[in-house]
Amino acid sequence: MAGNITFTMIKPDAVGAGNSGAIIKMIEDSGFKIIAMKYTRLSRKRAEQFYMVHKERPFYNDLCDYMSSGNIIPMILENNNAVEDFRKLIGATNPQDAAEGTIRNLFAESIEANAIHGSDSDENAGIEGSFFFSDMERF
Ligand code: IDP
Ligand code: MG
Repeated sequence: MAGNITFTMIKPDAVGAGNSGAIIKMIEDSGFKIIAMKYTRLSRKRAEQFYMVHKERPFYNDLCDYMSSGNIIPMILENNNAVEDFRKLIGATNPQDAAEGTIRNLFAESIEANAIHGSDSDENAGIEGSFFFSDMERF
């Protein structure tokens, strides 16, 4: 059965552009409940750790620079079928491919600076949530 928890973070481009309020409103209006949230910034080292699964990809270094370049808003969200439905709400990785009305379609600047992260599995939602929230076990 699909879990009811996912992890997201609003990325530096969207926080820097002043779009976090609009994005949080879309998330809440879509039925997701925010059960943990903070406003923080990743060090270069922490960005490298978070994206370790992509370390062999050609964009890894730039991605780590970018993700540590400004403030982010990580959150844990609750909803039925949370992981899959949230990925639908954010849209495709490349904003040029993101469906109309999705968060990336509306707010992403580029394939790298694409406004928001969404976990791709229940397992990764747990791993990524624990990366930012030490009390993840209670969710
Ligand atoms: P996802 O965020 O849609 O799950 P992933 O393939 O897991 O996409 O990639 C993680 C992040 O790495 C993306 O959200 C984006 O910021 C960045 N990224 C992915 N592909 C590229 C690329 O081809 N060029 C530059 N950055 C990329
Ligand atoms: Mg991914």
